[in-house]
Amino acid sequence: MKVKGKLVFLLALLLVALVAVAGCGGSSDSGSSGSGSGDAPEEAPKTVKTIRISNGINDKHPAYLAGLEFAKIVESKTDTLKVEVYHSGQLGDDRTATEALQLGTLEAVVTSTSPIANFIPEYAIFDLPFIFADYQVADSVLDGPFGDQMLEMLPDQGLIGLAFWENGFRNVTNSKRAIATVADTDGLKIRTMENKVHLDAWKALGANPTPMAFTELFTAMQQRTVDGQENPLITIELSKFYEVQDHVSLTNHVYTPFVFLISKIFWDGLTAEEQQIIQEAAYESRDWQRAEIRKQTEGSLDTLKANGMTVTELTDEARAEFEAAVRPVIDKYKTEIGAELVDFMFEEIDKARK
Ligand code: KDG
Repeated sequence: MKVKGKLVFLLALLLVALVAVAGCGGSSDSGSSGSGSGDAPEEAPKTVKTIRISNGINDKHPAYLAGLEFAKIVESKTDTLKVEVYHSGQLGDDRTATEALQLGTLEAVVTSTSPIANFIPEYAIFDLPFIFADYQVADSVLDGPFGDQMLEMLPDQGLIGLAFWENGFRNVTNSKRAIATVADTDGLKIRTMENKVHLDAWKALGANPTPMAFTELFTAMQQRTVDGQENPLITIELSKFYEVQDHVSLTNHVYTPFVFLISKIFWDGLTAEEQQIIQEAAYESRDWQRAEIRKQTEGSLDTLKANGMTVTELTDEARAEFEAAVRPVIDKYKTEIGAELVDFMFEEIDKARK
């Protein structure tokens, strides 16, 4: 019996010891903190902010592809920002999307500068015909002090301009006839962007211009509501305008920048680190976009020819005639935009051409 009693006592002792050890293991989790909570404090979940970027052209265009590059760069640098890229006006045309940024109901848009002139009259400066001679001049002026001054006008309109990307040099197409001289534009119903300078320039050339959002343009040409339009070759190619247009003339009459805009309401809600990541990514994807659009544009003319479009080069004499016809438009808008700003731009252009 004694032996049995001892055995029971030893077993009881062992049980108590086991319980004591198990209890210490739990407390080690609460460990040195002494919090006694038993679990390490949960890290507060991070708030992820989503940037939706709108653009009006389709998902083959370098503006959309550069948006994807921008997304990759931003998301590789932080887990607090997510980027979604939209094309073909899925979130609205340029003007609608820009208004949504001002309201804070959309975060970003890559838009032509032309519709911005409806918010900031000085932005019509980019629509003055025949001002940028080539890509190098355009890059130098847009990325220099003049471009910075233009971007600084945006915050008062609830917009932050991150960088200028490239839409490109614009060429006119139509379904009626080849345009080799100013006289050939006579009476043509030409769609323009919603911008007074474009409207006045095509009136000065004898056409019958009508403003229209890009998202409505293909249907308007298909239904012959308009005879023609004007856009960079890459846009004409990738939007398949050759399906509804027969003639393209290499006027290169305006260089349109894209401007990458962010809603100021959204921007002001970001940390300084997030703002820096976005700004640097906008510059990096700008350089990618310009290289990509220029590379792709090299093949556009052959594609347009292969799809049945006639291509007309302007003679020097015809180009001089186009430039003379729109000169009064430049003079008119130099006054409206402000002579000092226009002169500053031309000074920067002259510097870039040296
Ligand atoms: O978002 C870009 C397009 O919507 C548009 O700006 C392209 O140049 C263009 C046009 O003719 O409207």
